[in-house]
Amino acid sequence: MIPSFVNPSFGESQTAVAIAFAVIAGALAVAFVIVAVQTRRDVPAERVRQVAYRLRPAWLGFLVLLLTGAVGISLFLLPYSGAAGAARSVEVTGGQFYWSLSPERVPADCRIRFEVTSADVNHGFGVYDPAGILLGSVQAMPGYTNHLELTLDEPGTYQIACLEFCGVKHHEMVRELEVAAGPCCSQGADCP
Ligand SMILES: [Cu+2]
Repeated sequence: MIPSFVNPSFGESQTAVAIAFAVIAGALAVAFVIVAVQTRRDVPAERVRQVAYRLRPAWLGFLVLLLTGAVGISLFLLPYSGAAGAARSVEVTGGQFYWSLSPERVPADCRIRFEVTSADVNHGFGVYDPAGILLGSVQAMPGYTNHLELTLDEPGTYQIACLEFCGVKHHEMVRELEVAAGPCCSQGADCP
């Protein structure tokens, strides 16, 4: 658990990144100061080469460890969407200049898998909560189905908007998505 003292609105991973950035920036500043101080001394090139060759394997080892660690940790943090987690799927088609949704209502607090495609050109499928905060987006592309998984926590009227300029009436590609209170259930007649 990392305290959010850097910025109260940061989550744990953002705080960790901020701390890592500060540490690296500080180390770089120290390195610059050391180099600036040492340039006043007259050191033969042969000596510089000897020291550099001695440091090189250790530097390589450090970079390999750093990158392996960073990639290893971040692999677990990536928001991969698991197909098994979604309870409901919504078929979304974007077109000039409309969104069609099936079904048009979904239950709140339920993992929703949006299957998004386009009937003509590229569009950007963006979902906003009732307070106008963007929850997620994915490209709507002709010939492909892209997936976006979201949990819409609160019941209410959510907004779908196009986030990619797609023609003269791009700004009209806004529509509502009703999120109903009720049990999270799979597709069926008794589902909201
Ligand atoms: Cu558009």
